[in-house]
Amino acid sequence: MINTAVATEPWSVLSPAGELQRDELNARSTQHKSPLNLREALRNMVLARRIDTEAIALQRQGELGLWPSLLGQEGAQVGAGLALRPQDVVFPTYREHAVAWCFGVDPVQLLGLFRGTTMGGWDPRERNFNLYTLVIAAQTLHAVGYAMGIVRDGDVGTGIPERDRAVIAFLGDGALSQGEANEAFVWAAAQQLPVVFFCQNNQWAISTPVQTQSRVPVYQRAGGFGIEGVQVDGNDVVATHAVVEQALAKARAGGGPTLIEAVTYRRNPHTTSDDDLKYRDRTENEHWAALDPIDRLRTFLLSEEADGERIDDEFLTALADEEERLAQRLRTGCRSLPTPNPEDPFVHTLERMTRELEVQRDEHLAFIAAGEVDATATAEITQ
Ligand SMILES: Cc1ncc(C[n+]2csc(CCOP(=O)(O)OP(=O)(O)O)c2C)c(N)n1
Ligand SMILES: [Mg+2]
Repeated sequence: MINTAVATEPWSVLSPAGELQRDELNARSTQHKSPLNLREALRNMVLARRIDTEAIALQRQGELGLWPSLLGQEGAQVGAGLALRPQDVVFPTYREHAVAWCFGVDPVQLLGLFRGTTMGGWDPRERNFNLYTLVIAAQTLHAVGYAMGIVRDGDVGTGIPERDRAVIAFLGDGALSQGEANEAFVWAAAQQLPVVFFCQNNQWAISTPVQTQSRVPVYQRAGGFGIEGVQVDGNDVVATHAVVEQALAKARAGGGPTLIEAVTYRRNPHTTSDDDLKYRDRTENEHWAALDPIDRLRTFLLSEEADGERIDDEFLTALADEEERLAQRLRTGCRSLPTPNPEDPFVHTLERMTRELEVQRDEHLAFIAAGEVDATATAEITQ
């Protein structure tokens, strides 16, 4: 069988050299009304990358058990994150740090999950940003279930901008091989649910290349489910934003689901526990580094073509200062995260504790009291 998974050219408007094709963008974006603020997009990508860099450093210093890096995926995530409205609902995986950032989740709370000091990290109802899901593709079914609820609440297709809602489910290329993702596609298509499946095809699922997961380009799989499939350059924040905004607008209006394939690359190892050079070549990384989402937008915004949106040294200095302040806040915030009570996992498992769980809790507390284990040690997390 011929493998065509990498043969298509994803839709793009901002080239790696920093040239923006405004006509191409406008031709596609006629239906949506809120153009991307390019300075804000750059700022969010830069700050999200800094969160990532700091988190990796904190993991190396023993402050976090693990960190899944987003390096290289800032364009896809900020493009999607800035297309959402506050009433939309996000179902993330474990790598969506830039989306969390755009949606107002405190990054210190993200660190808590990977420090092992919390079982969740934040209140999903506060910002409609659900907890990270480490069980691959499980969140796609949660998203579909939530979208069914939105339909039953009558919050689709009313034409009232503050009322109509959509759900966005993030998933990786590897998640496409899970039964849950495929069930979610069937269900979303059958009921024409207001859900956008945003697949970041970062080329790898730990050590398995996307070509093994999908014999056709990811977005083409949508057709078989009766879902519209769109492929976009995930390293182009402008194109990604336009595509996601269109898909969300369609979903909110009652037009049904979309599967978006954002073509990008995971530049770091899968997590801080992984050694990617065991299964891939360094030159591949160099290829994608040249397609960097931040570099291309910065180049454009520094050029004359940026017109009113043009940035200068003053803008970049202010951004660098903001980065430093954020980094400082992450370092102190991480170290002062509250140490969890050893009872917590038992307390929060079921609404009412069973007798069996009570016995286990008492055994656990007695074990700690006997000095067998240091309850304050950072948990070892693996996935
Ligand atoms: C149900 C399930 N099976 C296996 C794993 C182990 N696992 C963790 S991440 C991962 C790869 C996921 O790859 P992808 O969906 O492409 O997301 P990415 O890590 O590239 O963002 C696997 C297999 C898991 N967490 N859950
Ligand atoms: Mg992947």
